[in-house]
Amino acid sequence: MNFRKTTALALGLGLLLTGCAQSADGQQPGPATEQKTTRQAEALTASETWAKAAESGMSAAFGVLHNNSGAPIALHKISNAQGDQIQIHEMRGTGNEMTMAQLEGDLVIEPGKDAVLAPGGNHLMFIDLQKPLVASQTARLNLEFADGSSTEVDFPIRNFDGAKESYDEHAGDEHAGH
Ligand SMILES: [Cu+2]
Repeated sequence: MNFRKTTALALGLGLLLTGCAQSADGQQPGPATEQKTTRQAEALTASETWAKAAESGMSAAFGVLHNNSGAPIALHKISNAQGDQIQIHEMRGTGNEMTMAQLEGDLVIEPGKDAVLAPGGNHLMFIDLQKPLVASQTARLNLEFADGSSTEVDFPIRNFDGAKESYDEHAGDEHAGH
């Protein structure tokens, strides 16, 4: 059973690698200028992704975003099919004084490096869920980069009792309604 799983995984990886090689070489004929630069979205490998189950209101998504390319990539905008407002948040302050606030500008990932999104650190923040995030389902987010390229990443939803960081109200003026 384990052996078969490993084999399937290896095959899957093989296919993935082949897929990458093919898209790099054997692309459809197009404008010559577009073939030379790697689009930022293609440089992204997301792993350990998950989102926190929630009925409504706020929630967050986490994971490791790796930049496979030789140039920085900049995560610019996150969206989903429900049209949720999703922000990139960072933690500010220290100890018990920590609050979260919207990151100013893009989330830049240096060449070969990871951006780690985790409870207590940077995270993707759902501001006002249009639909519940149900445990064992998957939240699909569209990650758009500074060059306009984008890719969809799945975040399996799970129950999590942490990540209740307080929100810096000063940073959230634009949605302060009620
Ligand atoms: Cu947040």
